[in-house]
Amino acid sequence: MTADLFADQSRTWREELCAGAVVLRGFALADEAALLAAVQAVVAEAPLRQMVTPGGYLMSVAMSGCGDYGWVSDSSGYRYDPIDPERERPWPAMPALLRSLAEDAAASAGFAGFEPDACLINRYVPGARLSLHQDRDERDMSAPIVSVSLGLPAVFQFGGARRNSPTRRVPLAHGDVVVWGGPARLYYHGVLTLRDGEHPLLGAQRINLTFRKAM
Ligand code: MD6
Ligand code: FE
Repeated sequence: MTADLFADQSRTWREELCAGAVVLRGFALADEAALLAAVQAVVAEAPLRQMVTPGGYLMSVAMSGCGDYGWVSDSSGYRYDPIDPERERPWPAMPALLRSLAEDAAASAGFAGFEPDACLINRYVPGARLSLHQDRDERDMSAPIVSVSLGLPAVFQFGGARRNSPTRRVPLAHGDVVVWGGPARLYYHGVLTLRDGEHPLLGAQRINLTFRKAM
């Protein structure tokens, strides 16, 4: 892991996880109030809900989304859907501030020209976790994923190309952004069980935004 000692702002620095994956520490802090307001507006319109896996389990993470497509899980499988099945309406538009944050983070990580069409919103309360998985429902694997962490800290589990590849633990704090693509695009990853806590702005929860090019 290499920290950039010459980052332009003292609150932001970069940590390389492997070729294609980098953590931009504090990257989302600059406009955090407006960012949180934008996320709150989206979930006011399309409420967070716990989805069911194709195997019939209720996910501990609650999800919503915005943009042209939302990620949906139900008994028939996983998919990107232009319609929110809960509301039977399109997902809310992606707020310009969210889009520009994702584009700037991608460019800063070497993925200039990223054009996200989906932003998945995940909410973790203490006890929630996301088991090891690949993000492979997107059509274009040349586009990276940009992942923004807000609220309570979490431990990101970061593996490799195979489910049984060795994993490491990466702590993620409020304002950290992970950009993930290229040779790491299909690496297995997950989030360990969220621990109890109280975040000054978000209370007892962690919100994660993942921006993708779904189609
Ligand atoms: C999360 N993130 O951090 C879940 N996927 O809550 C992901 O599953 C993820 O952070 C692909 C790339 C980056 C991620
Ligand atoms: Fe993922």
